[in-house]
Amino acid sequence: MKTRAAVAFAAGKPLEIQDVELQGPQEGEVLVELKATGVCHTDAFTLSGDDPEGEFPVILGHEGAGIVVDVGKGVTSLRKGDHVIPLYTPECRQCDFCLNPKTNLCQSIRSTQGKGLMPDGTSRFSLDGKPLLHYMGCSTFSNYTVLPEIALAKINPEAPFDKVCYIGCGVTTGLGAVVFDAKVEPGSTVAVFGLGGIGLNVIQGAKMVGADKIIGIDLNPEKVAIAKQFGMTDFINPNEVDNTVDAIIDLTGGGVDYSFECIGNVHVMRQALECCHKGWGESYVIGVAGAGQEISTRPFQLVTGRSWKGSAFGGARGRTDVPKIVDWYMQGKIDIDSMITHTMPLDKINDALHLMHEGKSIRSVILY
Ligand code: NAD
Ligand code: DAO
Ligand code: ZN
Repeated sequence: MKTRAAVAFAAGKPLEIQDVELQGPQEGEVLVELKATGVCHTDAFTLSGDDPEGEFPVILGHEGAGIVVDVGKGVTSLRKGDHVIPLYTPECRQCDFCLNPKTNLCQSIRSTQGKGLMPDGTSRFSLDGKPLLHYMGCSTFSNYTVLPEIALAKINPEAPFDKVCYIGCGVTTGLGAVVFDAKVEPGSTVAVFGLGGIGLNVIQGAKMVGADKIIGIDLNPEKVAIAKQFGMTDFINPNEVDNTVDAIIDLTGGGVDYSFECIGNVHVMRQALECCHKGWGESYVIGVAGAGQEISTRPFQLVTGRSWKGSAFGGARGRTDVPKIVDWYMQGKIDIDSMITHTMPLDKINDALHLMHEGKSIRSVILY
């Protein structure tokens, strides 16, 4: 079949809208009609050429929601008409990783997914007879896409696609880092570095679990109003203090219980660790740094009881946890609507990337 898609032909070039060829679902695969997709910082990062795994030509996008239109042989957990969210972190429930409660990083299709291919080592997308790569196993910048059954979460059919698509990455990453990975306790103090699409969801997660003090740190003062709306209690602009770490230690009487780096800046990652409380503070790296970059600190920071950790997809097991987060949204426990600042059709997708680079949007959503 043909599907309309935004194709990334090369790093640093605008996306091009094309009618591309899409082969139907093979064994264990599912054809999905996307109804909406968010445009995430990570799509822009890969398009920029900084992503060490980025390859071209590719159909980007990994934050979608849609409807199952066909299933391949052997698919048992989904059928035509089901509403789904694609998962860039799948959940096979059988591999060593899925069977270990300490991680959500299912590895069952990792090697092919990392190369932009389906589990059988081929692509379903092509243009003029030449294959186009899948992206993070999702490729939601296409009206239709094919995914393995284990990379789809079945969700409440009442949930609005144009909002819950954001649960496919940003919401789950931020909220999950607090709830599933850090397991922040009520009364905790929390520092959130970077108040973008991820950081705001860390803030709303911290508020949801009852954190007392939630300190936001960002260079852009325009983020203050929305961050306060989601639960930020204190704000620090690094340009307005002598030393960000000292400012946080002063505000908290010794440092935070938990910090989250939501930027991808290795220097800020160090600050996020060092603003943690001696003896017990935990810092979580969420931001993805550019290819080849490294983090550093004085080892004594760790000897004296701070921990440096990381969080991918919020520690969520997609098929199990994503439907729950959709339900939290439907029950009014979390807000997504206020973070979706722009919507547009697929042919305006480059505008979404510009808005992100200018710091003007929290999330732009493409409506199919
Ligand atoms: P974003 O661009 O929307 O937000 C980043 C924010 O950081 C902006 O508000 C910006 O003003 C601020 N900022 C930039 N440099 C700063 C500095 N030096 N000090 C303080 N603030 C600064 O990005 P996002 O969509 O929120 O994504 C954040 C990061 O999370 C990215 O690196 C993205 O790739 C990564 N990410 C990780 C995962 C995961 O599973 N670990 C999932 C999705 C995204
Ligand atoms: O299992 O090695 C692996 C890959 C896990 C991928 C985790 C992705 C998290 C960071 C990427 C940004 C997501 C949009
Ligand atoms: Zn698995």
